[in-house]
Amino acid sequence: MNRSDQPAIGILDSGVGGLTVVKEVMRQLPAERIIYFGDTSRCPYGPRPREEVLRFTLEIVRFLEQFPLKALVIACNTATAVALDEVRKRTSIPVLGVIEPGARAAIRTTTRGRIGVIGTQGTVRSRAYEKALRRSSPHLYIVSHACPAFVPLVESDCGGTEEARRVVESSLAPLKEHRVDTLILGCTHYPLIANLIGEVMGEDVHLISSAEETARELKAMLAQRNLLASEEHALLRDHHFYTSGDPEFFRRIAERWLGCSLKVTRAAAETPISGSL
Ligand code: I24
Ligand code: DGL
Repeated sequence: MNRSDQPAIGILDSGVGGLTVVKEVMRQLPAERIIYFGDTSRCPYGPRPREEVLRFTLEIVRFLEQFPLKALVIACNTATAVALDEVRKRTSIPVLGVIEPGARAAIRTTTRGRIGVIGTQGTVRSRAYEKALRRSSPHLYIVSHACPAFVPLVESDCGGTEEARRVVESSLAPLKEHRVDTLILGCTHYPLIANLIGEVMGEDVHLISSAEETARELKAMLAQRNLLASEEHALLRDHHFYTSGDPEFFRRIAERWLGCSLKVTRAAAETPISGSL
């Protein structure tokens, strides 16, 4: 089997944030080949109407389906919240979102049944985390809170500053009153400021990274279906990153975050490339 025939894990996101999921997949599943699409030119999805997020997500799924895939991961919380069910209806490839794994981990972790969820406006408005949590645990106390300032904060690369602490403190102040024992980081970017969020919430609040839990569930799903790549593929595997924005900007961020050199190509989700497989 040559490099490009090996079925890959397709991962999609609104931009670069989904690289938090990529990093976890690389760590937990080092033999798997990844094909990523980041819709950087239309990022952010968080404030967009749900019809738009649904349309963009379906376009990207169609783009990724031109490659041989064994699984598809919607790494973006906003896209998962809006489009997961539709995507599952329209493809025969197994599809994972980031919300169910995060919700299941929170249920395992909570000590007093008081769970908080933070995310973009789109994710919070959809109530997708609440629905996933209530499906298996109807009696939880759940409070969801949008933190629209956090994505720009992470992307401005000033997570360590006093200004960042002020933004996080004021954004989380209303949530703190609810005395949650577990907090779901329901947005791709939040693991990058997890330390700050943890300090502001207090050390007795458990933080759940949906990215980490999604990679864990992906591994379990592939193992169960006997689809795990064999170790020998680790040397052959050949990741590929597509972005709808400037490939050099994307490369700079992705290489710094993942710590290795990457193949990055510009592509528009709405026009699948041809002849370059
Ligand atoms: N981090 C993120 N997004 C950016 C950024 C960043 N610029 C610097 N750093 N820009 O997300 C988003 C808009 N770009 C995207 C690419 O095309 C042009 C427009 C953080 C998620 C990373 C997984 C700071 C930075 C970095 C690398 C790692 C971490 C980090 F460059 F915070
Ligand atoms: N990827 C998005 C999410 O996880 C955050 C960035 C955006 O708003 O597009 O919800």
